[in-house]
Amino acid sequence: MSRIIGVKARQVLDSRGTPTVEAEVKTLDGVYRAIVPSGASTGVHEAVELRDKGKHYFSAGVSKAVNNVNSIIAKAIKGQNSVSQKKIDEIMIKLDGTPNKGKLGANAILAVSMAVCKAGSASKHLPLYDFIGKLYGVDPKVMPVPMCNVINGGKHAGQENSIQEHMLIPSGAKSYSEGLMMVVESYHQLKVMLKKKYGASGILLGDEGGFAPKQLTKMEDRFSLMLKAVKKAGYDGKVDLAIDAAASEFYAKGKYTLEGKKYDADQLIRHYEKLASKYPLVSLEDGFAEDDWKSWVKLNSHLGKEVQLVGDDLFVTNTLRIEEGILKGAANAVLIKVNQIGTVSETLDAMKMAHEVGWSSIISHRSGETEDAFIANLAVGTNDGQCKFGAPARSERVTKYNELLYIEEDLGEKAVYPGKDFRKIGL
Ligand code: 2PG
Ligand code: MG
Repeated sequence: MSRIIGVKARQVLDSRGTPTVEAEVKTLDGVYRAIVPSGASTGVHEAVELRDKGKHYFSAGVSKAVNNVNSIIAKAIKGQNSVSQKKIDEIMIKLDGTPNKGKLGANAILAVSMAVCKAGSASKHLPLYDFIGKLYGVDPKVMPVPMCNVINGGKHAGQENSIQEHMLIPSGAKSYSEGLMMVVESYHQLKVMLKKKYGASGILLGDEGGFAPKQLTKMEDRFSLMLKAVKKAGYDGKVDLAIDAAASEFYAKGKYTLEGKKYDADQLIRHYEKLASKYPLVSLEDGFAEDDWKSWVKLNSHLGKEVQLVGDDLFVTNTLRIEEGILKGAANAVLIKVNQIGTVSETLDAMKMAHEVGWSSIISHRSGETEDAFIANLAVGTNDGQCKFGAPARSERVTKYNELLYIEEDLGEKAVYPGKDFRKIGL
């Protein structure tokens, strides 16, 4: 029943209306589909997304990646057992043969890898999160604490030299569903405040569903308003703050230009320190640029005890870079994005490497998302404890939050919500 009898792909659209790959894996149990997301503030070390560069879709079509699935990949994995995730991923990695999946495309390979995972879970008659638990070697029970992006900046909001994501973490909640309620109510309070302050243009949305008021340019003003919204919603002291600075986007020639001001590494560290002492800022992602290792190490020695320092563009979910980061002491957490590396197995390897040295990790969406809720299952299946899925609005974000509601219900009494302990892996 679990043998793969068919594999095919098609071009569909992501949340920005940009083409992406959907793969379909068929077994005697049924047909299983997965769709690949896509970033905007991508790291230079990420696996390669194959794009057509043709005349249609502004050169962003994915027909070459689709053809690679339909011809090369399909032939190689038909007849394989869908529960053998690692073996199938290895076949595809070998077939590609490049270090960055540049030949077949990480978008082609990942779509199949995720669809195989769904087929495997069905063959085993397990919910997807439970099947991923088997692959990862844990008994899934930890619901992730959500990092909810309520104000979008930077590349996701057509702004330059600004922080990309301003997030709420409901660490004072008792359960995932209560935490979600807290951030949703705060998000709506924020909307009322922004509308009152800036009129209709104050509540326009960025790529990840957070508000993108162009009048509100300073991070400190954004933080103050977010905390006011939390208070108005009745959750004062129960919600912490996080940012993704996405600093590679405002870095050039050794300097960081943020909100119109130039910083060198030491000045930027002082700036982050000040923010962390003034606000309940508990997590800072990509505080420095993707190859500025020296500054990362310095930041970690200054702030690493109190604040979660997350490498996204720095590590690109790649064990080679994570290992380098561990050896250098460059961070204490890693952002996990399936399409940065291109297979489910390598994603799990990256997480394992981080978890083994006591680093935390955060399962993350991309700014270009889809209706696929695979990553919600990945978050619970690895007992990861944290997820970053954007605002609690727009279907491509909400589908993940909603999937977690279903999983929480499915786990019942067994479900654990880490709250303030969100950095403790596996709890
Ligand atoms: C990030 C992501 C997701 P993008 O930088 O963390 O929030 O953005 O997908 O554009 O890289
Ligand atoms: Mg990031």
